[in-house]
Amino acid sequence: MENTVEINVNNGYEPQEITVPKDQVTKLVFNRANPSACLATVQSDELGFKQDLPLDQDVAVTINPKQVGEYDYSCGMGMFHGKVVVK
Ligand SMILES: [Cu+2]
Repeated sequence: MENTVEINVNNGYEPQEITVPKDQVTKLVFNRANPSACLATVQSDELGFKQDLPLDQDVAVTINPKQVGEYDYSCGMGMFHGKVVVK
C-alpha cells in the first residue's frame, strides 16, 4: 500500500509537519510555487534525498522510513525546514 502526502512549497513548506507510518512507502509530492532559487532544492540527510524542484510541477520523493522518530528536511541552503514524523 502506498501513502501520498502533498507538500506545497511557497514561503516554506505547507504543511510544515507531516506524520507518516513506519515501514511503509510514502510519496512526498512537492510542488513549488515560489520562484526563489532558495527553495529550488529540497534535501534531507536524515531521510536520504536531494531533489530539484522545478517551478509549478509535482515532484515526488519516495521514502520508506524504518525507524520511528522525527526527521528534518530543508531547502538547499538550510533556511526553510520541514519535518517528517514517523510513527
Ligand atoms: Cu533556502
